[in-house]
Amino acid sequence: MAIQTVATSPIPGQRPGTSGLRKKVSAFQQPHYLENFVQGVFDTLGAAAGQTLVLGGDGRYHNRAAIQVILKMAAAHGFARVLLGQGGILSTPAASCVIRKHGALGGIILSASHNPGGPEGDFGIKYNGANGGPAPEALTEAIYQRTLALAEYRISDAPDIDIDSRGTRTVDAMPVEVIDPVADYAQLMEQLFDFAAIRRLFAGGFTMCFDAMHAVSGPYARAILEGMLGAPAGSVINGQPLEDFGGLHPDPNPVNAEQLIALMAAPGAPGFGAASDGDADRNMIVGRSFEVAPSDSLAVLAANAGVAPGYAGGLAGIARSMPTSRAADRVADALGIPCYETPTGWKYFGTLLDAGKATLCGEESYGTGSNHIREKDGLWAVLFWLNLLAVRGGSVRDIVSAHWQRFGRHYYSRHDYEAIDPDAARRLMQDLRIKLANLPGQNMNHYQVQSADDFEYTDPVDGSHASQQGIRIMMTDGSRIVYRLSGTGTEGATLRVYLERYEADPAQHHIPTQQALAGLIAIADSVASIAMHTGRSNPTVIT
Ligand code: VG1
Ligand code: CO
Repeated sequence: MAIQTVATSPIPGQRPGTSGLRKKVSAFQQPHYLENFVQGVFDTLGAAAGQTLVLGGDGRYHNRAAIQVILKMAAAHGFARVLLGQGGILSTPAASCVIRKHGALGGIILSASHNPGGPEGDFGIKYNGANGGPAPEALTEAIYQRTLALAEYRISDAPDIDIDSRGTRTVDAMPVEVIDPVADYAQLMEQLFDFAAIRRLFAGGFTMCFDAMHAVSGPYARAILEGMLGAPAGSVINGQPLEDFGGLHPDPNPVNAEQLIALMAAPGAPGFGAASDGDADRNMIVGRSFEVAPSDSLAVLAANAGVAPGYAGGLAGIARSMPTSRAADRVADALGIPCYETPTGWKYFGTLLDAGKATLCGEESYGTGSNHIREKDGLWAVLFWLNLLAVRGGSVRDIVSAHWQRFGRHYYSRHDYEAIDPDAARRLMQDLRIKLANLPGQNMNHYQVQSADDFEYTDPVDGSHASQQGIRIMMTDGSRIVYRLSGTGTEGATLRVYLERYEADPAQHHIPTQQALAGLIAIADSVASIAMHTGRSNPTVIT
């Protein structure tokens, strides 16, 4: 067996987006495509002697083939060992946990997360550093620049290895430890939450449904919910990870998780419902005929964090992505702790978590997490809610309604226009930027514009700067419209329009969301001329 040096040339377009490099599976199947990117990562990281690399993915189509390639490249690069999830499986949060626990240099996670899978679907790859978190912008940019200068990559010609049984084997001389993908993660969850209280809840007849959508959360949910916590067998549905997610779209929102939503609205519905995405870092929380907005979920968990042993000592701060509603800010105010506002994408929370400035973080895109790892964490949020239900009693709806009663309600919705023409999308944003200076003071429907800008962020820890992170139009009553283009899609462009309106009066807390936001929705369309630019009169997805 020997290390081969293979001649290659740069492949354009390997710049990672909001969360890694995501492309159609067919793109990754092109000769040298995966190899080039991985060589770009390894070259950027430098020496690997004595270092551990963590490897795993969400089990989607092409995962197994990619893993064999990366193992051979890791061997050629001189890593001391690779920790590989059995069957090539590691959820994104579990990978983050394993990197931290075992002192790895970092990890490669194979996932296109909430994007559809299968031979016609998407594939993805991202690098996480020693803190377990997504590579910061400066590093992903360096990797990208390196991919533009490649002339060769190095790979071992060793045969494929068995990745399905646990134990240690070698690729060339490099040991590969095939580990239980669930164990380390489950142990961490047990330290954070009151498992005894949750066990008593289930023993008392409480029921739940967790929809794994045939993605990677299944084995974790079964082991922890049904195994360790005693939830009735069958509480986890669609629990077997499949390469094409069984045709489901594992992006947990009420549109895609229709089986769960129907179940939660049917007579005899379980007391609690939840779903997760392709790589198990997202969560959707559902009560009986009641969907919890992700921004509200973050605020509720922050306000009640003391119920969980892992957070009983209080929170240092909260961080949320800019488009996420400001429900969490009100909780931070009440707790007397700071609330940080970052650009979209979990990588921006890393410095705040590392510096101990934030304890809980969240995004409106069904993402919640904490300083226990450096990724958002779907099952963690589910366990947090179960811990809360076990301690407080009542229903999901009761908990959220009481929260609104105390803090007021931030009506919130996101409208996505998917697969639109990229040039039209750029023009729309360009035209909006030109309009910004003239918007303040203008009256629209019953709103008046207070200010309008393009969100910029300077990281309070390392001083790094990010510009053009979303156009914001703020109204005098605190309402807000935000526009940005997605950085995770693989087909055309996706315009996201985020709408938020605050309502203090409890008598006004139970209006259907789209109705409560109708005035803002109309303004959002007319200010940006969405219909004119995109040719669409309606969004493709509303969450
Ligand atoms: C989307 C979400 C963002 C999230 C990202 C990755 O990004 O808006 O909040 O962090 O997906 O989530 P974008 O650029 O498409 O809006 V995941 O679960 O796909 O890793
Ligand atoms: Co995800």
